[in-house]
Amino acid sequence: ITRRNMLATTGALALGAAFHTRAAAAEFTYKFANNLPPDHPVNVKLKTAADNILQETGGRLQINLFPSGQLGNDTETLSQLRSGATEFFSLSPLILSTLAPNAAISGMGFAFPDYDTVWRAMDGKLGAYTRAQIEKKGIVPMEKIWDNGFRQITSSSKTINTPDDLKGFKIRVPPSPLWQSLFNAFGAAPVTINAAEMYTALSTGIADGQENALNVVEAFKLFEVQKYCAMTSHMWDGFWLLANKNAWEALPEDVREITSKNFNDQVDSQRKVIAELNTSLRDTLTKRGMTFTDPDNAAFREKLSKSGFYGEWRKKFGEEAWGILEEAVGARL
Ligand code: X2X
Repeated sequence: ITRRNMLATTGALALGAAFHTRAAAAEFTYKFANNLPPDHPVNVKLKTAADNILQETGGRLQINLFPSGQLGNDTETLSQLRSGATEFFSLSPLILSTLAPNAAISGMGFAFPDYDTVWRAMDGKLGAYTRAQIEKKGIVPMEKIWDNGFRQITSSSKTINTPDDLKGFKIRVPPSPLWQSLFNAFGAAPVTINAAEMYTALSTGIADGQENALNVVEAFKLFEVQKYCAMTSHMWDGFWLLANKNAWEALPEDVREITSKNFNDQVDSQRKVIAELNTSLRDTLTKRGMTFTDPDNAAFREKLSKSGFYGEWRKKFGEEAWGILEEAVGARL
């Protein structure tokens, strides 16, 4: 063998060893599931966090994303999170309430007048209260909730200008008692459908409408099957980043610290990009053919009050939770 070949062979062996070391299986390989498309800002930011975590843990924790409900719908994936079949899951507090009932309190109708109030509450006492409710059910929430936004009502058949326009309206809602209750209070006909089946339900007429923040209307291409959007802002919603307790506690303490730090470090930019999208998308979706209206939100809120909706949920949540909510939003509901 000539000297040149020997050097080439040695170099290739060294490169191969380096590659193998770098690609060595991580000590922990965890799944992170959610119902959003891969290119949604939540998943873009989760990928950044996962890459940083792999690098900062020296390759010990590999987190693989499973977007678009690949592992199952929200209801199924919540069961997987509880069993440990899936280690991480980002989920609306209202769907989480099927396991931790009082986690839904941040989704109370018309509770938050603006984003400043949302973050003061969710990064303060109301967020701390909600995380404690989640932990009681053996699930570990990361400290900072990520944003979905203020939810608006879309329709394929008509504009929604007054609460009476919701009478008998077949509206898709995610799986949660609070969503059902809120639209029953309007006299609508809510139908529970997971995000993964939402587009099909709207295109086949199983539902005539749905309600979501504009970033979701865009991400799920609902502008293709929805003509009208009423800017009701009837509810604020977010995503808790959740971990299975055994999987979380199996991680070495330094890996846990690096992981929670990197998820929380993404929250400010995630909230910023979502808030910007929920504003800019009105123009974009108008150009895509949707018609937007700005109904009198006070009329919708008054309808909820008169229906006994707030009294019913005050009883369900209890005085402690309700007091924390009213203090957080600075108003009596
Ligand atoms: O299912 C929905 O409507 C969504 C995507 O907003 C939630 O995850 C609650």
